[in-house]
Amino acid sequence: MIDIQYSSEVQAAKAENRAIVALESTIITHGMPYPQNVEVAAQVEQDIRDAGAVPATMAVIDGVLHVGLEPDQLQALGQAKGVAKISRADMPACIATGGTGATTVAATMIAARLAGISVFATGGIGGVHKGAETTFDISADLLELAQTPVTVVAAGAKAILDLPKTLEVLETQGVPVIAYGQDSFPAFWSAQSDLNAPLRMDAPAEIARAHATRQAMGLPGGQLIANPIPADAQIAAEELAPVIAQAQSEADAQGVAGKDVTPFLLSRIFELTEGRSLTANIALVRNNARLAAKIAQELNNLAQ
Ligand code: PSU
Ligand code: MN
Repeated sequence: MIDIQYSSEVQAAKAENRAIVALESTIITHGMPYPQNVEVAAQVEQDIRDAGAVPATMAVIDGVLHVGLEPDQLQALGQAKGVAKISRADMPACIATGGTGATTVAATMIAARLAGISVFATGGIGGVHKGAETTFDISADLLELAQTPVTVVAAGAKAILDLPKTLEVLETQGVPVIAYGQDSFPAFWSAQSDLNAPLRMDAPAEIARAHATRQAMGLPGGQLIANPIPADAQIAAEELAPVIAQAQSEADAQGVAGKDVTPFLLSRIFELTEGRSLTANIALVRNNARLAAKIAQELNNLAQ
């Protein structure tokens, strides 16, 4: 096993068998601008505490995997320039070379599994990018969901992605995609899309039982819980479509590729909506954190 540095709060929670919710750090370093990124990260941690669980934000700092960050570490990570974005492929190399990196959904799931944490809240997962039929740009997040036993709560996937293809890959990979409290697959800034989610559940206890059943059957992999953005925080899909198209065509024109694509699109959409995309993003991450805290507690109840 590799060394893991637990925050004091997570260490205590583990000793007391309390429910813990994992959080990613790429959303902090590459998903939102400073200083809102640090404020949101702290707020989301507090939302999890208020909902009765303990937050564990993941990051690699100077070659050490951190499970839970102390407030000063969170602040430093949010301000640092040039932090690596680490996914499954980069994580061992970052640790081995003493690097510092923020964890994507895939890397956060890996960290959570190593730490014995089963539930993780984020904003949106990576998926199949538009144009993937020529670029082959498919996020490692999807394949991680197929092999690492963590329930990931997200607001669906952004319209910067090809949502039908994203759902197809998840189906091929045997990943349960469960919409929470509605039939349609939520589309990040919009609660509804015109796609139906393959599965629907209405209670955190059901989601916890589905997670435990998958484990009991010896199936690898986790589940994706698609939790719609609160209605009052939505941005209409029609309003965002031209913004996304513009960001995408700029990315193409500038030859942005690989792991730079998602951060580029997110920051251009933030600029083009004059920050409105961020306000919605904050509301949905907080909503996901609260649901994840409930699921983690239900899962804990099953294990007692
Ligand atoms: N989607 C979002 N916000 C994000 C990300 C995705 O709406 O911050 C981040 C997550 O960390 C996710 C990563 O795991 O981008 C996916 O990157 P890629 O598409 O390069 O796999
Ligand atoms: Mn990619």
